[in-house]
Formats: sequence, C-alpha cells, structure tokens
Amino acid sequence: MSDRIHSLSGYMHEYQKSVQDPESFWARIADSFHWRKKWDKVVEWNFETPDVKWFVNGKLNITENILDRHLYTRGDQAAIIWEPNDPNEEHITLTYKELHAKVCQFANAIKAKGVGKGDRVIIYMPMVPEAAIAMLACARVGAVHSIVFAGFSANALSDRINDCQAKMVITSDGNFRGNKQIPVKDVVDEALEKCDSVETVISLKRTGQQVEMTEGRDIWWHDAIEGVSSENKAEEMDSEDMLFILYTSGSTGQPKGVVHTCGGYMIYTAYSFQNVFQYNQGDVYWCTADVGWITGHSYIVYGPLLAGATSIMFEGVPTFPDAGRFWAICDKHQVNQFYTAPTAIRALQAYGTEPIEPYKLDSLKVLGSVGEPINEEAWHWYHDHIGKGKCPIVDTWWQTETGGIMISPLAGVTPTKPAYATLPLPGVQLVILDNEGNELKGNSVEGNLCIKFPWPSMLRTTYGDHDRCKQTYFSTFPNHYFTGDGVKRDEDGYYRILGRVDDVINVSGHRMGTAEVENAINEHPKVIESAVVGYPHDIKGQGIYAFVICDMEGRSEEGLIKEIKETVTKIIGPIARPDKVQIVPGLPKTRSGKIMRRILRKIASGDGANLGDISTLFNPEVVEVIKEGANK
Ligand code: 6R9
Repeated sequence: MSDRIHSLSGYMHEYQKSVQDPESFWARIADSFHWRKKWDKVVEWNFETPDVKWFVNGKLNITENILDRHLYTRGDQAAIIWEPNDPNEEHITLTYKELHAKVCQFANAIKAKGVGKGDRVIIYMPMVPEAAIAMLACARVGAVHSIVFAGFSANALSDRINDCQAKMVITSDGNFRGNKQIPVKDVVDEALEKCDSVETVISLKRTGQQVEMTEGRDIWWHDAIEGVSSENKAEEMDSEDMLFILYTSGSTGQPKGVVHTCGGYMIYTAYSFQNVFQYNQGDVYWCTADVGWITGHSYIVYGPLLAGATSIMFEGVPTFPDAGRFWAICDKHQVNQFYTAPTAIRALQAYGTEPIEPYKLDSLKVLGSVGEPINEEAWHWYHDHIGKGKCPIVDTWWQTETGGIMISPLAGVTPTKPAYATLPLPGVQLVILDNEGNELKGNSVEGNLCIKFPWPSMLRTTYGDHDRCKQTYFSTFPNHYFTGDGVKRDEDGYYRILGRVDDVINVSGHRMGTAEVENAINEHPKVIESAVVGYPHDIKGQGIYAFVICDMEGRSEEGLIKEIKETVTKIIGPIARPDKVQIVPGLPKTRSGKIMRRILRKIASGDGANLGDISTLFNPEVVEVIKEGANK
C-alpha cells in the first residue's frame, strides 16, 4: 500500500516522476508483487510495429498474487461477496482462503480435461462467483480466458469461439435476471453447431432448468470438481504471456479480440484500483459491471483482488425487485466504494428519489462512473442523492484496450468537476492532436485523444491479426495510440471526454460498431442497404437509429421493421437491437458513393433543419423524404 497517493501535490509529484523516469517509477510499483523471477528490463517498445513489452523476462502467475500472497495476511477476510438476483436467497461470502481452494480445485479440474498453458477457454456465464473462479482457474493453469457477455446471441458466441479456436466452454444452465430466467446452455449448444474446436463444455447448475448434455463433450461443474484436490501449483508465466482475450466492437464489421498479458496488466489494475478508489483495508467495494466487459475484468476481479480488497459481485439488475435494489445492497453490505455506469444512474433517476428514501447510504465514501460521458444532471443527482453531497465522484475514462483507468480523479485527492474525467493517472502521457496530427499544446483545446508513451496494461495485439491492431490504433496518427475519442482540455488543464469520433456508438455504456449492426440488418432477405447512426437517448446515452432501404413488395412497413429488429437481436444480441428503424427510399451519398452519415446523424437527432449544404450530394432529393419520414 506504499504506492498510495494521498494529496494533490503527491499526485503531481508522482506524475512528474512517472514521466521523467517511467522505468524506475513502474519498477518501484512492481517490486511489491510476487515474481518467480524478476524482470531484466522494465519496458521495451515501439508504436510503429507496434511492439510493447513490460517487465521483460519476468516470471509470475497473477493468481499467486491474488490468492497465495494474501493467504497468511488476510486468509479469513472476504474476497468476494456474492449478492444473488433474488434478495430472499442467501448471499455467499468467499474468503481469500476459500477462493484460493476453489480456484485451485477448478484449475485441477480443467487441467484434467486437457486445458493447459496457452489454450483458449470461453466463459459464457451469468454473474455468479463461479465466473470469477473460472477466470482465475484459467489464469492459474496458464490458459487464456475469453469471456463473452451472456447477453450475446449464439451467432456472436460462435464467431468468438471460432476466432480464438477455444478448446473449452464454461457456462451455466440458465441465468436469473430480474423476474426472468434466461437460457444460457441452450445458446452454447446452438453456437457449437458451428464450432469444431471445442472439446469440453462445463456447465454450472444455477437455475435448475432442463438442458441437454452431449455425451463425451458436456459435464456438470459439480461433477467436474467431484473428488478433485484443492491444491494446485500455479503455472509459471512470462510477463508477456497472454492472460486474456476480450472481444470488443470497432468501426469495422467484425469484433476484435483485444489481447492483454500477465505482468503489466497485473501491476496497472492493482495500482489504479488503489489510487482511484482510495481503497483502505477492510472497506467493502462494489462495482456493478458484468464480468463480460472489461470493467468487470479489471475492477471486479483482478484489480480489487490483487489489492486484497473485498469485492461484491451482483447477479441481478438495478430495478428488481424494485428501483431501490442498489441502495438496499449498499446498506446491507455497508458498501464504501460504489462504481456504476451513467446509464444505470439515469435509469434510476427516472424513478425519482422515493426508492432511495428507505436507505441510509451512510457507509458510502466514494462513487464511481464508467463507460460513457456522464451528463451534468446525472452527475449532480448521483452526488446529491446517493453521495449525500459528501462522496467524491470518480469519473473514470478508459477502454477495453487500455486495460485500466487512464483519466480519473483520485477520490478525495483530485478536486472534481461535473462531467470531467479530470487528470491522467501517473504513467499516462496524453496528447491532443488535430485531424492533421498536429499536437495541440496548452489549455483550452479540443481534438483527438491520443497517448504517446506505453503504459503497463495496454493491449499488445488483436488476436490472430496483428496488422489490424496496427491499423486500428497506431496508424491514424503515427507513433501514437489513438483512442477513437474526442476530448477537450479546459482552461484548468482538466480533461473532458466528448465521445467517439469514429463509427462506434455507445449504447448504455456498451460499444457497438455501426458497421456491425448494419451487417446484421443486411442479413434480412428484404434489406437492400442500411446505415446505422447513434442519436441522443435519455437513458441509454445513445440509441441506435437504422435507416434501411428494403424491397417492400408484398410487405407491410410495420412487419418489416419488427423483423429487422429481431434479426439484429438474433445475430448480435438484444443490446444491439435498434431503437428506431426507418424505411427509406435511398440514403444520402456523395458522388463517390459514400454514405453521408453526418446528415443521417443530424436527422436522427431531430436536428434535420440544420443540415448545411447538401447540394454536393449525388441524391440531395432523398434528404427531404428521409426528414419527413423521421418526423412521423
Ligand atoms: C471501460 C469501458 C470504451 C469507450 C471509450 C469512451 C467511452 C468510457 C468513459 C467514456 C466518457 C468516461 N467511455 N468511460 N466516455 N467518460 N468516463 O467502458 O471500456 O467498453 O471498451 O468502452 O467508452 O468512448 O472509448 P469500453
């Protein structure tokens, strides 16, 4: 804990050190971890190829740092508190000792099924403690986990399994979410019809619903661990061995597998967790994300557990059995640090303050926000009604690719400003570039957010396609990592994220590529062409608006719109289902045939009156028709 920053001047000092001498800075932090063998060199990098290595030739296992290291110091302290979907079901507490035993046992179980170092394992599970156990068991044996959010469709799941050629899938029979019971294993079965690489499926019994078990391939979790030892010697990993792959959307059609490696990810998630949330021993920390997203990886499982924290995992939804559930859990477990997404805050804000009234919320010390820009209204509501005006809000900006929080206040240390992510963490060297790649120096500037120096938890590649990593992140602005976000640095040097500048939209904090949604829509046999844009949505931040050209012969508009929405749900999952589908006779195009999304974005936002000059379009007449249709 010696790496904790306690004051603003302390932060400035550490930041300076991290820029002037990054190697000594990160070596000092890495020193407090358990390494089987120390590194030869702290960092080796170039952003051209790109090729980044941290703690070169260091040997470790991240689970030794999470489990074995804490056994004697805090073996009986809660590592994970699991709160079930149904408040009438008992919660479960796993101490560090218990978690250690369960991870070791499950590690032995997957090893017995032939999973070892370098093998890929897909985890497609609800928010149950076994999801974290499965992740850590993979890390223990050196297998590479790739978690697929359990809301994704069979089609999206099979794409990911095939891309990484997974050998095993770990899943559950079903999933409790609010008053719904969702099939999970059935989706895996359907996905596996299109996958040859999977040898074993391990299913946890959670809901008890009927599922099919394929002889020779499928085994229940409880059978897999039956009689298996709880002692396991962790596999020795190189710093740069793969820890996990996490698929995320980009501006092209196919999601890409972002690759994180063992050493740097370990150091950075632990360091950022302790400093951003100012976690103190004995505190109870709760992040409401799903482990299917990067936030769940870095700040439910890895960061907090590396720091020896007590981390809550919640199976359910914020509105079940009522809109006070989050606050009930905060009081029940005396939560000290609470980390959620603006979309959840806005959704709860819509219920007013009545659902909050029964709760004290007096254990809360720090509130966090992640996933999308938090609007000022939601920020104030969160600050006043949840934090009772006493809790600093840490608005944390980062990405799947960055692995950990990059820009954020340190709770109680950095003065906050509504809607501002404020200042970079030590080690994070931000630059703002204009569209021509010129650096915009000084304050009161706005442009593309880039990073000019490596940080330990940055992505190393995109799985199976290094060139794609180079093209996506390191080519727009040579020798810089390009985030895809626009940013403003204000007169105080504070950073405010303005949102994506590429064709990625952010729906309820989830990234969706417009091309990905278009590809799914185009699968409908009656669709000729489509264009998808984001538009402002009160709760979700951005909604999905699809303009679609269809062959209407013999079909009603209403029926087609419904089918198009269903097609997207089937191909990607409910999170990508368009909020609005408008059937149009044509799409505004340039003379070279490029769709003018700028115009569609304006129309979708209800700003069709201010389109500017459209006379250079190939088909300006179509714009009026689209505008009229949008207002209907
Ligand atoms: C952690 C996570 C990344 C994109 C990112 C940006 C947006 C995340 C934000 C934020 C404004 C914040 N984003 N945090 N925008 N303020 N505090 O969300 O990762 O799912 O990969 O999304 O989310 O646009 O580029 P990921």
